[in-house]
Amino acid sequence: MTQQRIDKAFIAEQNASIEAHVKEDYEALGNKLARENINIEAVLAKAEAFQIAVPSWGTGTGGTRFARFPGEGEPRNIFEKLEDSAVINDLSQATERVSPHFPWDKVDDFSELKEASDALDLKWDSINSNTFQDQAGQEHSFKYGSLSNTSKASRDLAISHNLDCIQWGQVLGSKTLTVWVGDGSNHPGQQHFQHAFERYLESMKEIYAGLPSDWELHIEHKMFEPAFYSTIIQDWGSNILAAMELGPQAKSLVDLGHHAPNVNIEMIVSRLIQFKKLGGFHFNDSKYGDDDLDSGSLHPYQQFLIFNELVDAEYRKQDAFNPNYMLDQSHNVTDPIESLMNSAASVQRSYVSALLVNREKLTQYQTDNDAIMASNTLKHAFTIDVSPILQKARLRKGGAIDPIACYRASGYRKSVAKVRPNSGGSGSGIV
Ligand code: RM4
Ligand code: MN
Ligand code: MN
Repeated sequence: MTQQRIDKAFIAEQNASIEAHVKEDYEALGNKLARENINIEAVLAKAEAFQIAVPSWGTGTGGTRFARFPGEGEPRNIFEKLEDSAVINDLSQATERVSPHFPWDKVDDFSELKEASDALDLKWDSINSNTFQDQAGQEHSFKYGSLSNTSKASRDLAISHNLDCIQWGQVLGSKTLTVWVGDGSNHPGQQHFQHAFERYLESMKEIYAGLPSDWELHIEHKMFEPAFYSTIIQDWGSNILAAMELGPQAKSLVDLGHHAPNVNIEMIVSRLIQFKKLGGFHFNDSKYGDDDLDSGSLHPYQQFLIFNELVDAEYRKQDAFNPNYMLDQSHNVTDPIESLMNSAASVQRSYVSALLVNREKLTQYQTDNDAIMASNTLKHAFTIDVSPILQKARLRKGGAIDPIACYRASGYRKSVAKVRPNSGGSGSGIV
């Protein structure tokens, strides 16, 4: 396997010409924050520690159900997806984990895959199972659902796939299984709501029973698609009900694109935190539905408000609070490596901005019912440009001050395009 990575010396060389500017900007911001009694070094240390996982499928070009336009030098298998993920982490220094999707990323020898990730200094995040499509030659179809199918044979197949995912994940060193199913119905009357949910829960109980004691099972809800009338875990309500029914190792996962328009996602996050059921996130942005747009590209304030809840939980030392952060995006018109670096930094930015909220003042304004000042306290933190902290965090860890410029200068995409022939065609498929 050829390991394509961005050379440390090359990154340092690219950083050299802009390092002095970062120093100046960082000092100026440090002085500004000091006036507000915020120690910039403490914020920087938290920014450096921030990590968000990359979805293996996000390194390839996505598509819509109409067409897919493959990108140059797309990864053809999980080993090549790992190479691209290593590039993203080399430059962003915030994405040391990769989240695989099975069977898309299935290999014959998982120890070999683990060796490959070790060689690239990458770790594995949550394992995503896939029972929303049939595999070639599959004996019992998922056309009418997987874990909630009326056919026991189909349900058993879906259960055993999830149990396999746990075993593969153990070899890779993962600690979480994320289950999202497309089960649902397209016509009123097609499905008995309660019976379908009962079948789903029964299946999930079997998967839960196969969880190692230090693992978590994350349940992902989604309002619609592929089922367009009803979906088995359509919102956070059904999600938390299922997680409560299963037990403490089961938690809910929030994908930002999986809610009805205008839903108050930060409030859902707060509720899940309160009841120790927040498992993690799939970050992306959305205008209409499960658009899988780049994180923070449309609603950076919403993303900040979510982090405001997360940082608040951290500040209050909330019990059983340790959510997984992951990107889940589809890149149709950008270079996926660029989108993923940008998005990781965008989420990191929301986290850092939320750290600047004066929580004592906010609590006082809330107590006094001073709506304007409470709101301004959040807005104030949100509007401080924390770029120098993000740049400095990358610089200190050996990453790129300007990841996209450095990536473009490296010629990585051109070099992989030579060894990875275009997959051609324009097959459809949203991922
Ligand atoms: C779904 C959902 C899942 C992801 C698939 C590819 O809409 O977001 O998390 O695994 O897409
Ligand atoms: Mn998702
Ligand atoms: Mn999705």
